[in-house]
Amino acid sequence: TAATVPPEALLVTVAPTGAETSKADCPQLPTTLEELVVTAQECEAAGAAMVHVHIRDDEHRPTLDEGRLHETVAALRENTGLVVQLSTGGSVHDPLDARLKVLDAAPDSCSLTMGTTNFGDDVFSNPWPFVCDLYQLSQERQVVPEFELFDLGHVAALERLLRTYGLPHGGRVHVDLVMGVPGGMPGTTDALVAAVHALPDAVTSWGATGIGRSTLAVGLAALSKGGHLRVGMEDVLTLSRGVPVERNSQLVERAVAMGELAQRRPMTPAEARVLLGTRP
Ligand code: KMH
Ligand code: ZN
Repeated sequence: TAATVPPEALLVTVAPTGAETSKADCPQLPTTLEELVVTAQECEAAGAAMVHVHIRDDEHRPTLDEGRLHETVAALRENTGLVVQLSTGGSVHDPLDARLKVLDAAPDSCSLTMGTTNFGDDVFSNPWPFVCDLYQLSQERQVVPEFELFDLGHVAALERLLRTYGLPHGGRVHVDLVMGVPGGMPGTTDALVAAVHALPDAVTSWGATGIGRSTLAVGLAALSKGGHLRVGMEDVLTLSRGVPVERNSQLVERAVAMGELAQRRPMTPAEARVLLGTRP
């Protein structure tokens, strides 16, 4: 029988950088490889088991540069035990072919967004044929996707994808509900419950992240419904009104403390590999 992870184990994923915030606006955002590695180590010590990675160039701008992605995966593997998840979402300006090439860097996991969504004033483009190409490539390369659902319609798209192409590499299906993006589903308990109830039967685990102010509502709702958590400066830049996040590990510590109240303890990276079905 397949190994399982006990229900009290909480997967905390940290998304430390993202593609939306500029270094000029937020100097504490980890944008260099050195900063990313130190951040990842601090977050692992605080209880994170996976890191969701966006990288930047020498001018701190989002990039999908192949060489840098390779170097980043290697550095995170060398200096942390975290499950390494590369973003295939990139920034709203990245072309689809560059987003497919992210898998060349052979991460443990990759994000895979289940449909196009308005994203503030921009459009985060995920046409169906692209979703199918990226999914099939992830199966071929044995990279475990984390399905990012920004909207209820993305739940139906996931069901269609799994029905058409079968299960991911590793046989697990892990979903992250990304809530509170202007253009996506709202970051509310009601929306979370609706999305969780609609998930296809094939889903084996799910987590949620609330953007901006919705971070606490979504985190608490996810815990009370037995889900996992993603936190980090990609998603929220303040601890409370007017109090900036100084280090990503503060958000991980808060997620772990919230989990402890719900009698959940942070999952180890080894457990996360079992949960997600990534390569050992
Ligand atoms: N930066 C957003 C446009 C992902 O990482 O896959 C997309 C995003 C999702 O952050
Ligand atoms: Zn991302």
